[in-house]
Amino acid sequence: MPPTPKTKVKPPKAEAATNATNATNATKFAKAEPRGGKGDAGSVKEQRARSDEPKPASPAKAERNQNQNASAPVSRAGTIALVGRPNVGKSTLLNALIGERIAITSHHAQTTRDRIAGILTRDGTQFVFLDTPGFHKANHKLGERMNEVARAAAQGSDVAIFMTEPSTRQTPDGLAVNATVREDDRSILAAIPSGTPVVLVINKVDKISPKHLLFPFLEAYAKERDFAAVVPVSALKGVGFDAILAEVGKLLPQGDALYEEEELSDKPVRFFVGEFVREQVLRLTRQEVPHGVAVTVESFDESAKLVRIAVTVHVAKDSHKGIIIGDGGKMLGTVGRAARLRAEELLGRKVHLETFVRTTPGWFDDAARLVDMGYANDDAPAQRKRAGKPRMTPGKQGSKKPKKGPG
Ligand SMILES: Nc1nc2c(ncn2[C@@H]2O[C@H](COP(=O)(O)OP(=O)(O)OP(=O)(O)O)[C@@H](O)[C@H]2O)c(=O)[nH]1
Ligand SMILES: [Mg+2]
Repeated sequence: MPPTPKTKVKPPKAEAATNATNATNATKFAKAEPRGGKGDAGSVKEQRARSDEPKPASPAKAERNQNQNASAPVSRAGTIALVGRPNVGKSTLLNALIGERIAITSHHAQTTRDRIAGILTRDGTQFVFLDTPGFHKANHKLGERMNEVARAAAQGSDVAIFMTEPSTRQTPDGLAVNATVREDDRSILAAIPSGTPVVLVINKVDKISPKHLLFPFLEAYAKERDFAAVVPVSALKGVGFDAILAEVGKLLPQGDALYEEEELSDKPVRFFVGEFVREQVLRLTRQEVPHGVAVTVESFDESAKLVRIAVTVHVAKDSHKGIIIGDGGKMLGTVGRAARLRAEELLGRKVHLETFVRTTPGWFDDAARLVDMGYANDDAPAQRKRAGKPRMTPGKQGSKKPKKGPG
């Protein structure tokens, strides 16, 4: 065992300065290592198990643990793809259902770029929710790959949650809800195989008042397919979760757990750290800057008590580099601090996060660079069949094998 260094996490000011220096030297930086390429950061569960620091006691976590303690032996388990347009709230719902903020969210469309499993085991049922990128009209290779990832999840899951939100307009008489089905929603629904049970989830109902305004909208959508259930929810306000779990639980196949009961995701921790940095960029920058950003994790060293992580923020244009770094490194400092706090929350350990910025023109339309950055389309083969039903196994990036499954 290496000795535990006494290094403290840098105070915010020092961290900002470090980031700024690194950013300035960023062009000298060697070729970026693919996400998940070197080292093995392990799955979220592994990371948490190794941690000897107390875990943050958020209410969501307390509830999650309580549910797990109360859970009976697993007799039903399966995958549930969360599919829908960008920005309807798929990732917000995934986080809320599993009680941990693992999937990044933002008000920008096309926030999610990968398929991310969120695992919830309770009352004898294991739900493996698969967050997916929003289906959209792709303008570049990254967009095409995102759509492929979403399509593969929709086609390979035991159950699909098709998520949409009411589109509204203001009239002289107040708020009105459009009672027509959007064409893009229609084509997303068509991507779900006819044999897959689908639960229609209408999100963001907190925005609709009075509630009866929803009925014509619900009616119009309910006619589109023979849905197993229709559930209005508010992922943000915590409305409708029990109904989703009850309806989806009934549809999952009988069988053993696919993952250890306390497992949280199939993605390794380093994946989430990169995502947390990207999330802050999405939240703190505007216009085309956030869409041109990718984050790669260069190193992840957890051998000491303080976990040392270095990431590169790739931007599409030199002018964006200045925006991300900000005056005197202020923006990068803010991004790094917030991402570090999120990483510490997930790991339950102190983290030192170094952030570099690098211009990589056109990365999002370059197949080879996409693979380098970890955007290989490795999710489709990760679906497999058990007893004739499609099943999911974890992705490549240092993830654990599922507990049970076909050979
Ligand atoms: N008012 C309201 N806003 C919500 C609700 N759920 C999500 N949002 C907001 O909607 C925006 C998009 O949420 P995400 O969860 O990132 O949406 P997404 O479907 O995962 O989007 P993509 O990853 O781009 O496909 C965020 O600003 C959320 O805070 C809800 O129930 N009510
Ligand atoms: Mg999302």
